[in-house]
Amino acid sequence: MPSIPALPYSYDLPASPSQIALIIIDMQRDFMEPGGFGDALGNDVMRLQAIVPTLKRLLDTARAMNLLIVHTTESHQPDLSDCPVAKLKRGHAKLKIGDPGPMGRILVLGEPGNAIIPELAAKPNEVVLAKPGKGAFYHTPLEQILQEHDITHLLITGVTTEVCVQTTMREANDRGYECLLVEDCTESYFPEFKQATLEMVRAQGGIVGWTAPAESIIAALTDWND
Ligand code: TIU
Repeated sequence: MPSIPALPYSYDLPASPSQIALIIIDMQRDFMEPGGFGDALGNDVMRLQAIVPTLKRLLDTARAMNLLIVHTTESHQPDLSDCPVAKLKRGHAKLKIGDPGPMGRILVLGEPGNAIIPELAAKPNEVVLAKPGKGAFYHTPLEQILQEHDITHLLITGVTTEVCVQTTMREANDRGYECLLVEDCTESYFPEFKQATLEMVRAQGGIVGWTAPAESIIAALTDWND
C-alpha cells in the first residue's frame, strides 16, 4: 500500500484510490478577489492567489485518477434565512453579508462573487456544496455523500486555512476520516495563522491529521496509477 511522505509521519493511502476524496474549500471570488467578503473584512485578498496553480495541478491529478472531488462555497440563501443573526451582525465590515457589492450581494448564493474562481471551476460530475457555516459538514449533505462513495481519506485544500479549512478538517477528523492538509494548497490572510494551523493539526502525533506538500501527493498518486 503506497504512502505519502508527510508530517508528523507518513500518510498511508487506502486500498483503492476510490476511497480518497479531494476537498476544495471556498475557492470563490468572495474570498479571492477585491470587492468580496474577504476584502470587506479588511484583508489583503491577493495573497491567496499564490496557491491557485498548485491547487490546479492537484485537481488535474485527482481528475485524471477519477477521485471524488468536492468543492464547497460559503453561501447564504438570498433571504438570508440560513444566516444566524450572530454571523450577520459580527464585526465592523464595510459590507455585510447580503449587502450589494461590486460582485453582487456579499456571500449570497448565485451572485457573481459567490462563484468558484474560473481556474478551479467544477466540472459537471463534481460535487459542489453550498455551506452556510465555516465547517463543510454543518447543514450540508457532505457526510452522506462521503459515506455513499465509501470514502475514508480526505485531501483537504482551500481557504482560509485557520477558518473554513481547519473547521472542516476538525469536523472530518471527529467523523473518523484520515485527513491530509495540503500545505501549499491552502492559504490564509494571516501567514502566521496558516503556519500555526499546520503545526497544530500535526502536533501530538497528528491529533487532527497530517500535512504534506502537493508535489509529494501528486507523485504518490501518479506512481500508484502507473
Ligand atoms: N474570514 C476568513 O478568513 N474566512 C472565512 O470567513 N471563510 C472561509 O474561511 N472560507
